[in-house]
Amino acid sequence: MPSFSLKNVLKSFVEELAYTELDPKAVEEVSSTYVLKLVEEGVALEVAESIFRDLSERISGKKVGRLENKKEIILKEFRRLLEDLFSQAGKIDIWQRTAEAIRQKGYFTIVFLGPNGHGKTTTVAKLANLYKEKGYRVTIAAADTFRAGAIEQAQYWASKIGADFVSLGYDADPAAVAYEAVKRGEKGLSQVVLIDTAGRMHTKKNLMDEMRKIVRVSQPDLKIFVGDALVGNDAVEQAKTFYNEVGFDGSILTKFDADTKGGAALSIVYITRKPIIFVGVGQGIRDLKEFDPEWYLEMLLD
Ligand SMILES: Nc1nc2c(ncn2[C@@H]2O[C@H](COP(=O)(O)OP(=O)(O)OP(=O)(O)O)[C@@H](O)[C@H]2O)c(=O)[nH]1
Ligand SMILES: [Mg+2]
Repeated sequence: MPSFSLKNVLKSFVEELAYTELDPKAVEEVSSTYVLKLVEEGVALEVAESIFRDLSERISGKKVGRLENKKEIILKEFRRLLEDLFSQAGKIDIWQRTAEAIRQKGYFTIVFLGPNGHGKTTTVAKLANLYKEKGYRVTIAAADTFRAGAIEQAQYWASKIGADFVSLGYDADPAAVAYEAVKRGEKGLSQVVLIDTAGRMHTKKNLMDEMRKIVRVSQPDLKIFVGDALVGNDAVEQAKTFYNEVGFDGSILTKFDADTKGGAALSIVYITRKPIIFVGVGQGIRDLKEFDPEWYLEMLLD
């Protein structure tokens, strides 16, 4: 796991701030020179601005004597701000939710949403594998019927893992594929139904309409946004679109293994106020880790 370069930027920000008077004007002046530095580290612009605003409110007017104390106080408030953010976003215990749904109705359904190339299909495979290892009967639904090769890619993983696979071929109605897969849950053939979806259609409106239809038809227990940690600002914009148009309960951040900056996790939680459930840490089937906010904050602030 790389260390994040965002950490160095935050460190020098706190140091610089510690040399100024903690009044709103001075705080704003220092902050404004750091906004773009944060953006360079993968923090979305509006998130950087908003975090500095929040911090300013927390520290402005604080009376502190010595420089060292000041630095400590700023750091403490900064940490609190980020801790509050992650705790407000909550936590999803996916294993407990799965067990509960299976107890109640026999199966658990997840729809995966996200822009093309961000890692949905790979993530479906990784999670399917984890469920298999826990002893569940798993179905993968190939509800990306649009992109060439998408069905074969999902099928490859399903057979490798030994998961059940549902496809109706290309150009089939993706919602019909999702429905077929859910029926396998209803019939008791499957306990965990993972629905892979397309990341691109002819237009964005098509895509969002389609996602809404898949959700309406499959009534998933969980909707998970899959976002690429390397895409930065753009991923945040995409997350917003999916969130406003379709809605989701939490996200999975992929390509975390290649993220040397570190700002993406912060941005996505700040924008969606929903927890990150897992991070993808490689292209292999086992490269999925539960996301630990405490660990992440340590990586940024300690
Ligand atoms: N390094 C790394 N690569 C990843 C990770 N997750 C996915 N990838 C790679 O990212 C590329 C795209 O992944 P896909 O799973 O096909 O993405 P998708 O969202 O399904 O894309 P579309 O089907 O086009 O919408 C593949 O080459 C994956 O191997 C990750 O956590 N780390
Ligand atoms: Mg895919």
